[in-house]
Amino acid sequence: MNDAGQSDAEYQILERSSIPAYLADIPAVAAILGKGEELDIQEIGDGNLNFVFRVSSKADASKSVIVKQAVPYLRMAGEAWPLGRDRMRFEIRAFSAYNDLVPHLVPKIYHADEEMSTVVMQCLDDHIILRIGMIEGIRYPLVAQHIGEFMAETLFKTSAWSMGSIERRELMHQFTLNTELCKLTEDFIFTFPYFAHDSNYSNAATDQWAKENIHTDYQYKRDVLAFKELFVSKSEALLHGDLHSGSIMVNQDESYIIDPEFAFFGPISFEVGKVISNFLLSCTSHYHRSGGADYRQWLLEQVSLIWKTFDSRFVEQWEQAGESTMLSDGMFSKEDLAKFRDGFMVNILQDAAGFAACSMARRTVGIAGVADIRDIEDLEIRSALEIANLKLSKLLMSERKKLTTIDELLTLVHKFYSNPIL
Ligand code: ADP
Ligand code: SR1
Ligand code: MG
Repeated sequence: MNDAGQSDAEYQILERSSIPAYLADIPAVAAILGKGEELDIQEIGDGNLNFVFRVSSKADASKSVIVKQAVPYLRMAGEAWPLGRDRMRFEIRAFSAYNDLVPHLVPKIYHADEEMSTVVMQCLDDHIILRIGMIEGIRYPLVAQHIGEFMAETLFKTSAWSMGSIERRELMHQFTLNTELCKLTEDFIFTFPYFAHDSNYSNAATDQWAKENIHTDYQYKRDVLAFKELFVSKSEALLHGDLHSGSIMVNQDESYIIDPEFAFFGPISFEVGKVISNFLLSCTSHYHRSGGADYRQWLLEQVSLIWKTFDSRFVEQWEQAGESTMLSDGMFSKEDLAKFRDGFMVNILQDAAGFAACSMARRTVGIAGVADIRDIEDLEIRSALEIANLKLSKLLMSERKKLTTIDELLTLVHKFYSNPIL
């Protein structure tokens, strides 16, 4: 047994050569690929943590599944950086919760194997990673509504405004030990990017700017610390925990949320802020990339649509909810509760702006950058965009408490972008 109570004897790192035998005993998979079929197997993982294989029938490539396995180290760093494979246990649990709450927005799970730290799921062959689509300047007409709906449904229904006290604490208990991934977030989003830490990325002009404007800006760093405290202490709802444009697969009609291994009970505004920050990072990148002004405008419209969908669906569910951990009939008039709710949603918006600020800083100077910016080869251009993202991070952080609507947030962002970026 390892520290997480998993049997190491049952575990084996999958290779292309061992996958056919592993899958052969799983009836749900044989039903898709066919029994005894010759298989095509490719490792397609491009994430930071795990290995992902696309497995299809040689005779009919449309018959396919995805096999995702956690290995006992951090993929992006290699075996020298151990990381418990227990993370797959939480990915499996989160997928199971999402399958109950939003089955149309997550891949179908065919098989979940905690001993092997493996999940076998629907292969989204007709979809691409949203980040890649956004780098290419592609518009997705429904993605913002889908993201807003995903967050409203999963966050409201796992919050104390919807669930009873006992069932909610039981659900929370299933996620409290996602310790290592919560610590990765604490370190890599809320700590390392704000001083000269060895793990940080380096680009000379950006480093110099960060040294003068981030490392010594103690008001900004105290604000980051306040958001770290919120992250570690507020167990508000079941979060995906890593909801960014690399965790969403899309086409023109559908969106699927993947990769919920960071799931835990945390502050709702973390989820909202993280997703918004990825549209802002992409927007900055399109001062250099080919999307141009029209695409930048589309990206900022998506921020508005995500928030508005999230806000209206969250509030709608709240208005229709019965008794819950938080509320009993007869405690409030509708009008008085609505006043509380208005303040609650404004707080989420303001805190989302603060979390977006932290996310933008970590994706800029931290080890795990985003391809939108990091794949730009010209270091001077890349640095100008990085500095713009750091400036926007600081602006969101310092102005967040003045924001009461998403339109005000976007006015701030538009004004920021009206200054020269390159
Ligand atoms: P990690 O946890 O290592 O970040 P992800 O779950 O994000 O891994 O998956 C890595 C990549 O594998 C994704 O970016 C995507 O390209 C591919 N992928 C993951 N799940 C699916 C799926 N269900 N269908 C098709 N491709 C997938
Ligand atoms: C070392 S941190 C790696 C990052 O990759 C994941 O996608 C998460 O965002 C995590 O913070
Ligand atoms: Mg992941």
